[in-house]
Amino acid sequence: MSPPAAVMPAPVEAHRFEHPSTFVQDAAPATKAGEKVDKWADFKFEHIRESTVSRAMTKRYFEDLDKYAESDVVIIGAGSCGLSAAYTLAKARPDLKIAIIEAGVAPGGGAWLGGQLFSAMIMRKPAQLFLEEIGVPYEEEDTYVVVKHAALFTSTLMSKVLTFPNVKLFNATTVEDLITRIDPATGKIRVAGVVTNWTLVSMHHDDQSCMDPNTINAPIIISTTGHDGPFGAFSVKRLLSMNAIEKLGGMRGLDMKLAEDAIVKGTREIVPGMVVGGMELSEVDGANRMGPTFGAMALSGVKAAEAVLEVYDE
Ligand code: 48N
Repeated sequence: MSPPAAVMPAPVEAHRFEHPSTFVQDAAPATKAGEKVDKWADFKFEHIRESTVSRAMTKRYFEDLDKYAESDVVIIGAGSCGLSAAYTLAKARPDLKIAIIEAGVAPGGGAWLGGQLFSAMIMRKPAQLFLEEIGVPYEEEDTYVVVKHAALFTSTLMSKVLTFPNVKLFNATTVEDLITRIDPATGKIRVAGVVTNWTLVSMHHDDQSCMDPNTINAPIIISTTGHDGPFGAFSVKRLLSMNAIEKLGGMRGLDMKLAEDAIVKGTREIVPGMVVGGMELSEVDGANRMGPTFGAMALSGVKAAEAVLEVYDE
């Protein structure tokens, strides 16, 4: 039995609570002169049993695992690039099942702050067009725009992505290998899905043996796992170790102008079945890093999605 259709809550003004008081506390009515009524005194939640909560969570999660075991697209990494790719894909092709695998409990990658823990996020024009697409306000400067807090961009984008009915985010879940096939026509490796495990399990393969993974089949993957780091650049390092690519270029020093154009223009399918975007791509192409500007992440995500759409439109 499928879960009840998601019921979108009516806008707040349409149903102000009778009791308890509304979201905006009205002043408690006074009864006798000066005495205030405690409107919470008789507050009570509806009844529930613990097992009901457990079943409501687990039923849905395992239905999702079943549904997305065969996905149309898997996106590895829910950072600014991966989320931008997910948004662009999900909007363009509501018929495609899109699974996002994110190692962190909290998706968003490096896009919660602008740079060196400062709040504002800078995007160079024309990336403001993507901000307008998802409805993020910005301050306009001559050649760039400023989002007042990076979290405003990331939370807005994430809420849009998670609202799409054809997207499932599996966070706290790590891609720890790739499913591959040998393409009979070329004899070369084609990526055909991902191998996953709970992130906390993936982090303990060295001290706990035989914790086998799970799998998701998909004809095409977008990998946006960021530049090298504990988890970063996962897919390109794995492709190198299986000789599917010959070498890694290694991310170069910071040069904003060179970096952002190179990342957007270079976003592409680097081996059959795998598109790489965002800062993970800098590790393949030896592109520069750009530091605290995020326009290339958003537009690389858009371009990664378009690369997948080309495959599906063939
Ligand atoms: O934010 P990131 O790291 O990656 P991008 O490419 O989306 O954005 C990069 C951007 O934040 C910058 O680095 C900025 C522009 N700075 C540039 C510079 O010069 O320093 O997101 C990658 C996401 C993270 O959330 C990781 O947790 C996740 O990918 N991840 C994985 N998820 C699942 N399985 C994995 N194996 C994996 N590896 C990383």
